[in-house]
Amino acid sequence: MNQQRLNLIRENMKKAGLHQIIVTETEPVFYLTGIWIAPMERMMALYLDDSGRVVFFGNKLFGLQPQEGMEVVEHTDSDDPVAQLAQTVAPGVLGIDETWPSRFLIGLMKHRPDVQPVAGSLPVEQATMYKDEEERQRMREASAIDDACVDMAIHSVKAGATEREISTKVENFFKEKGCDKLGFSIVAMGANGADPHHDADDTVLKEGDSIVIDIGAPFNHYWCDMTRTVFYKTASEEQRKVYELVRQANEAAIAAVKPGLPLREFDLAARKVIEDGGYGEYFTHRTGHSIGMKEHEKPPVASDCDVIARPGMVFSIEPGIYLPGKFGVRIEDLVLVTEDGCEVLNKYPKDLIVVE
Ligand SMILES: [Mn+2]
Repeated sequence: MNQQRLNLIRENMKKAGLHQIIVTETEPVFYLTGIWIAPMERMMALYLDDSGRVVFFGNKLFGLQPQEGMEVVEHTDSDDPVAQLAQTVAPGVLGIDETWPSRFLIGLMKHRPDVQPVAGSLPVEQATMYKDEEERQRMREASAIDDACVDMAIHSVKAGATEREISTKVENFFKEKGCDKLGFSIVAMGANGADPHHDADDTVLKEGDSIVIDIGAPFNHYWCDMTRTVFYKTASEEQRKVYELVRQANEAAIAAVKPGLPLREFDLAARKVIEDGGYGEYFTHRTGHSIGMKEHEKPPVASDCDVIARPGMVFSIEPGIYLPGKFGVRIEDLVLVTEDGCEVLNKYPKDLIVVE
């Protein structure tokens, strides 16, 4: 058990008025125990209460090793794991992850009508939102791989290239660098770039295309995520203008990031640049999302987000302009909030590149 992190979650439980919670998602269980388990259809629950008790309920297949300060209760596929859990929880309010499957929750409610389940993800979210030094280091390392990968991808932009080819090269690169699993590798050429989540297909590169390259994967359980947009052979006046606006929006938001301000300020900083440039209606999404052990975490960098930035938060700054039927531009970096501003985890340059 990581005692420091456990204490943090306990403090958050107190603030939330929760005396007991169960943590059931892979990421927070890893955060606390250092054990990474994808339970699939089987039950996994880490029970925490305010007396200091920690009980890990898991299938024998998980191969759980006992740890100091943590009891282990194992079940087999023929047991009823919910009944085991039901024997441990105290009467009254029980905080439960919002993603815990109802096939378990319904069983627990049947076994224990005296237990009142409530949404209980907050104590964990409020801890994992602020990355500690070990986590920051892992995220820096993951982003360094992303920088190298985007460089490789940009060098793969050449006559006859298809989206799928470049996207596959990105995946292979990530695999060679030891990603935990494949993430995403959006490669969107020309008009496809106007769809922010375009799936790479057999589109062939042509002169004058913009190429949006948005790539990321988890390394040592922490995600990277970045986007660069380049042009092939030529960039029209409009493409250059849109690119510069997006770059300025990205840089304005990054310049605005400092602790003590609500996250919406960073969204608005990016949005203002694009609106003032006359393309506001084509910036169709929020400016960014938090990231860590999950690819998208709370809180979002959105115009209505009043969560205050604090040191240790990591989120994306990824403004974009999408012109349907024409092209798209997005530029994305991850930033880590520091004591007096932010550290940009991605170092890859953002000057306009026209690949010859
Ligand atoms: Mn992103």
